[in-house]
Amino acid sequence: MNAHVSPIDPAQPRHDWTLDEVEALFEIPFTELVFRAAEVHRRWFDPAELQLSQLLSVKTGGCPENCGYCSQSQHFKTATVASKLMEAEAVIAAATEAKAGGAQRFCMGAAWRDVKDRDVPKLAAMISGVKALGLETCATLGMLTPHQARALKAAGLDFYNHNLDTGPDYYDQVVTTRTYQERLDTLTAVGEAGMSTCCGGIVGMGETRRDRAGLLHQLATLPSHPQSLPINDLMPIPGTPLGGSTPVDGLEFVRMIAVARLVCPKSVVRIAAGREHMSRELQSLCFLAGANSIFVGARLLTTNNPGRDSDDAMLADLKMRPMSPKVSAPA
Ligand code: SAM
Ligand code: DTB
Ligand code: SF4
Repeated sequence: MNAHVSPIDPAQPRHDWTLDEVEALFEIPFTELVFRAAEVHRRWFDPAELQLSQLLSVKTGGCPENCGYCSQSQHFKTATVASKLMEAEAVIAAATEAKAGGAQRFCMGAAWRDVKDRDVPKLAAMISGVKALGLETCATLGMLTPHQARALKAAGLDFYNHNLDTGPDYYDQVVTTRTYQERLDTLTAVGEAGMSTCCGGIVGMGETRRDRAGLLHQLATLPSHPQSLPINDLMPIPGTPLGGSTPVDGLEFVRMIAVARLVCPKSVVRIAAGREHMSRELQSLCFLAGANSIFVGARLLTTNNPGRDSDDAMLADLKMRPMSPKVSAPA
């Protein structure tokens, strides 16, 4: 080989993907796509390791946003019952249980459009209490200002989850009360405060494959790829505009995981919502295609997740184990 020509290494992170290139990855024959993603996965991770996060809804329902998939929006009549922000002690007690159940990261979710400064001291108490248990901390509280991001980081917040949800061309069909740019601004505030980013989206909302590629294209062309990249399979909520959506085919979900692994090779890619409806075999294909994180515990925020016993059995049968802790720099 000519020593002056370096071949393109498909496992090195790139930030210059075009939308057409990302869409073309979805067109690769299935087994070839999964094989390529598995190869890239092995370059950066031990494929037998899984990162385990657990969610708690610390403030449920009554949200002023109109995200068309969500049980917690006050725009739609759903079965979700609204409640106030939990006390820090109760959150820390739930995190203690999550840790005993094997969770590595504890993610606190609030049904807010944005954080109010008056709530920051209580949030800081929760975060520092959870961190003191030896858990990684994550929160998803809506939009954050740079000042709030710095305050939460100072309290011990390791990750902030803020999803782009879908591609920019389909976004307006899903939510109109918050712009795509506002989401990107929050991601910037999170990164500038020195927190790790958890950012992904949802499939199964009636979007096209190009929209799915559009979401991954946005993530892959961010200045830093998200450290955690959750792919949610829509949990259809009766009463919401998207409650009757046609589910995405399982093979297409695996393709989404594989393309995420290829375009963000160093991100921890999570099968987020939707495992409740997935067979062990489908989840195993996702792990082969580069997924290396799941939510554990019987509840997500307002919907169900496979319980600890069935996940423990699945991981034992697959001979997979919790990911060893490591500090990951943004790619
Ligand atoms: N309220 C905050 C916000 O939206 O910024 C944080 C919590 S919100 C529930 C976090 C994310 O969960 C959403 O952005 C969406 O991607 C995901 N999500 C919410 N409801 C879902 C559903 N029914 N199915 C799949 N994912 C869902
Ligand atoms: C993410 O991407 N998925 C999680 C977490 N980040 C906050 C939320 C899933 C919610 C599923 C629907 C529910 O339980 O209400
Ligand atoms: Fe509110 Fe978040 Fe649900 Fe949107 S996804 S309605 S912002 S809780």
